[in-house]
Amino acid sequence: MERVSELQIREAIANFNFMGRLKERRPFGSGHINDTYLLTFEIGDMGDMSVILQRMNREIFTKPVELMENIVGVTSYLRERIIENGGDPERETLNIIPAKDGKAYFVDSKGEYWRSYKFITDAKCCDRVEKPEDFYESALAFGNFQRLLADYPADTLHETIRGFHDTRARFEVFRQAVEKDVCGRADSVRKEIEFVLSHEDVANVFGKLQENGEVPLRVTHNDTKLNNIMIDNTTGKGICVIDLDTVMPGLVMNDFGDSIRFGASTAAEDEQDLSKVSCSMELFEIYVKGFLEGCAGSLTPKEVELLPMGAKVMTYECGMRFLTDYLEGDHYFKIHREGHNLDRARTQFKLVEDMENKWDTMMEIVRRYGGF
Ligand code: ADP
Ligand code: GN1
Ligand code: MG
Repeated sequence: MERVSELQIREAIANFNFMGRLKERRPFGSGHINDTYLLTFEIGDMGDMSVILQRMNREIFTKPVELMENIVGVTSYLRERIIENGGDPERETLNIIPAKDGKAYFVDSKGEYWRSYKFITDAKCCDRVEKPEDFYESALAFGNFQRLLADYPADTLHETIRGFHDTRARFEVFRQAVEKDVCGRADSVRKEIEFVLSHEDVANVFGKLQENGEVPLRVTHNDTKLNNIMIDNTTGKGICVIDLDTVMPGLVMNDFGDSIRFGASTAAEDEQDLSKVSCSMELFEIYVKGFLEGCAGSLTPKEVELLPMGAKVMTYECGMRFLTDYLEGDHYFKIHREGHNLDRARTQFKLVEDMENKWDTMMEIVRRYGGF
């Protein structure tokens, strides 16, 4: 994506219904996909108010109008459920600030799409687990999110990224990237390529189970990393699930697994010293406990049994996606240094290996909390 220009951001700001005088504007968060800004407005005697402004990545989200339809649908549904449960809909779900023409998005003169959300105050987003309790709270919140959306009319949801967690299809894309080798990088990463190829069976597990009708499609989040949840600064509770771009019908094991690959790792997703990277069984256990509590009995025994496999599949898939992007010239995930996507891919493969070594422990934990 081309960088956001000064003119472009000014145009976007001018076209939303913001109140007051713009006091501060800065890039915000550490997402890999959209361009996110925090804007702070001074509203006379009322003090300051902050909002999130995002340029949506149109190379990745090619149907932004449909995507925003999903988000409007899901957030208004969640709003009703939150009110029914006596919660605070201003903090427990995303709240869209409409553009001046009343739409949920604004299209700038370059044809790019922008949206704005109320900023969730007094809450934090973590890139690493600082306290195990935060990880537990995030598990509870993601499990709860999944349960709240259990009766959402799935057929009204657009598929915002086709085959998003179709690991088999991603394996094929990877193979093509190796074959084309457009950047001439394949020779320098033979070991990593070999890792992906030798684990092809991991790419096929869930596709087969789905074909055989052994696992149900549910409305899932599909991007459940720790920094896609807000944790309340005062209560320490996971209050709001954010980044709803990929809410689509999917597999619950993938929602579980994506949280594990990111949050249960003992190092950052882009750590270069692989000796620091492992999958913590303490954090894994905490997440299993919280997630199953949040799902509150809504999962089938088969789904529960497959949670460790979800962790392995999501970690393998994500590593393969990072490596594909490295081979293709880093056009998908934002990078902040040379070889960034390669570093990310390596941590994921290290985690997959570590999970394989700890497989029996992972299964034992899941069986214990799953009650069998
Ligand atoms: P990306 O798809 O690029 O990850 P996100 O929607 O996750 O974009 O937003 C990036 C970051 O911005 C989040 O990780 C979070 O820190 C912050 N953020 C997004 N929406 C809000 C919000 N409504 N309130 C507070 N922070 C937010
Ligand atoms: C992206 O948008 P963000 O940064 O929360 C990606 C996820 C990956 C993740 C890896 C739409 O998540 O699928 O797992 O990076 N989101 C999209 O960190 O591709
Ligand atoms: Mg995000």
